[in-house]
Amino acid sequence: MKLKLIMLVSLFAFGLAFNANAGSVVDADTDLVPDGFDNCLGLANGPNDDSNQVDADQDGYGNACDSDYNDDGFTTTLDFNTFLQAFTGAVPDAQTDHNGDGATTTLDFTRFLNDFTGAAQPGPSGLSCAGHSPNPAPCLP
Ligand SMILES: [Ca+2]
Ligand SMILES: [Ca+2]
Ligand SMILES: [Ca+2]
Ligand SMILES: [Ca+2]
Repeated sequence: MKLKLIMLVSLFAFGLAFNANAGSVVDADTDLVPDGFDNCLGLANGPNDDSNQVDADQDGYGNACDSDYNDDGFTTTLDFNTFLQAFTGAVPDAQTDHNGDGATTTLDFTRFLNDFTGAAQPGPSGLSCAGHSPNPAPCLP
């Protein structure tokens, strides 16, 4: 009887521990990249997306949510110039390919416009090193 009780208590404790562990892995945008490693928290840019965590300028914000090409912290007309140069092919820039399809197209412009008219800031990113500008070291997971 006592042994059964001990077994029951251990099972219960195990269940609690298991639940706590399962709850600690949060993936808000369900892109299969845990939030603590996800360089675009609110946007799916995981292994099932072409933009899979690609971060051309290694500032901790994935290309999918980073229209701040000159790293001044905001998406402005200065960044639009960079986009335009890449879009026309005059000056290619790896950062302007937001969806990761290998080219800078109107699809990427939709993303830029969204950032430009929205929060106008890159991210948010789950990486604690993201956004330190100027960025002395690459910010990678
Ligand atoms: Ca993401
Ligand atoms: Ca970036
Ligand atoms: Ca900028
Ligand atoms: Ca693209």
